[in-house]
Amino acid sequence: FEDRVLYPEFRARMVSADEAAALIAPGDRVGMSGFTGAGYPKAVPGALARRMQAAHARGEDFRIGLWTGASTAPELDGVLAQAHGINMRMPYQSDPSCRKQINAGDMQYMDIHLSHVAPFVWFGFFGKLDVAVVEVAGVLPDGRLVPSSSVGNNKTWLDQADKVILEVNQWQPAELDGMHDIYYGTDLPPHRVPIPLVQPHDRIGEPYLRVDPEKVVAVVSTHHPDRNSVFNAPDECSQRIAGHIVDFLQQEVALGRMPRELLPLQSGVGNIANAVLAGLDAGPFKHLSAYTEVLQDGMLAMLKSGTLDSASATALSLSPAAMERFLADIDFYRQRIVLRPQEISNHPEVIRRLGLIAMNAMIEADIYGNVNSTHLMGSAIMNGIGGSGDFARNAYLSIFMTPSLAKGGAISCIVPMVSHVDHTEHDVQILVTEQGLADLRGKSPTQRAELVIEHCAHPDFRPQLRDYVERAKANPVGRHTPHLLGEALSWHQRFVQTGSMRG
Ligand code: 0RQ
Repeated sequence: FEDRVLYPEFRARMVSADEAAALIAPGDRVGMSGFTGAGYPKAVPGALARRMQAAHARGEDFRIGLWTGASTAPELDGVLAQAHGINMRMPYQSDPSCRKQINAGDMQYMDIHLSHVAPFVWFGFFGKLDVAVVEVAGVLPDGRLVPSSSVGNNKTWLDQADKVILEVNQWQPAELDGMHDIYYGTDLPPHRVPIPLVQPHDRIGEPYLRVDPEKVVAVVSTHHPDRNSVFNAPDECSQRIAGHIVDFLQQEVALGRMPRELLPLQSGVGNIANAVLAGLDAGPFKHLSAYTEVLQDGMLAMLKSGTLDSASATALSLSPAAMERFLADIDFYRQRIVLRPQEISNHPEVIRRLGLIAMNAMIEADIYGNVNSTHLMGSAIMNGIGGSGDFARNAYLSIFMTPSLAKGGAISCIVPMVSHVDHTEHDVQILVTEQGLADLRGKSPTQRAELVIEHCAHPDFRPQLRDYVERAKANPVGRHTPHLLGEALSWHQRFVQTGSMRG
């Protein structure tokens, strides 16, 4: 602890997690660090959950508003949800207990674009932030903070909160020092200036987080690993999706629409996104770059193999095995990885300037190219929009992918109308399933429908989809985007009633 906290005044403020949690009051809005299972506080949330449970046992209400970077881990979202301690969650979650409570109507959830979070808090749209609980890897002699394995919204929480609780996690490698780039040049409209980032690996800020030492009310020492998900080995379906994307990108290079080194890659969360990275790594490409929000196992492998020269992200979302590889070779990786605040990793201005290839997974798409990334059967939240909208709307190429079937074939992921829309037809250029790839650029809605049905839908569902479009075209209401309104969501309704979309 002494090695990590070089600022004497903070050493004097070292307390237990229980003492720190006692500084959080019912009704507080609390900004915690954490982006995926990386860099979240490991001790204070558990201590807070115990206080909440004790209060509830006495018949008192004790819930907080919980703001983070993105999803976290069982030691944060899990324990606080199980203690029924969250009244408003924002901006992203993927925790089973949280999801259950949100879908039961017991927890409010604000699912917003990740690039919006920090600015909306600066604007005061969500009210005052009472407390920040932020994990760091160390404290410098002058009180500046060495960030942890994710940056997320930490700069904003430290800046905006009235009180700050720091968790100094000695499990985090000391060598993280120098990997981060914290940009302090953001201002409020009408005083904003361009963000001076023109290459994915540019450094435009400083390696450390600033905090007003007066606000630091407690410092807690921890020694706990991050907890990121383990990815499934790529299966045949995801390998076929990856194969279609690799072929398509090669074609784009051959057509002169992209350089041989492609354009910077953004890759979303989950098994399919990770498998696509493995496919790209096995493909013909070299000297690529990444400008993304989560650096997961696939990208680490690409850095090592030389497929990727550099990667910019806001979180190191590495499985335990990949984390070991990272630690064993940390000097190699720290020269190639930059971690930034999420308002910069996901900034629309920067994404548009760099011209990214955005690749995100989805729940379902409709025949016209609208995409649902978040809701099951229109009503139940899965995770959230995360950064997918930041990237999809502003990328050079916006690719969405999914297996053509879900739930053992009972569900078609290509439907007449999506049951919830996150990415409209205007933000989606390429749809991919294991069946094939539909390039929707330059196509009208009816042309898109044909491509999506013939290239992406599973053959079992193609006749049903063709029949829908043919009958909709005969509909006198309009032939631009033909729909039969009474039937458009009937596939979902059938699944809810019978357990299958099959007609
Ligand atoms: O559920 O495990 O209970 O069977 O959805 O599906 O196929 O394992 O896919 O892990 O890649 O996740 C969109 C959820 C895909 C994710 C989503 C069911 C399916 C399974 C997961 P089971 P898969 P993945 C930047 C990018 C939004 C955020 C984002 C996500 C489960 O990628 O949350 O893009 N994206 N961020 O059975 C009903 C369907 C279904 C379905 C799949 N049509 N109907 N259930 N499932 N399709 C990164 C960040 O923002 C941090």
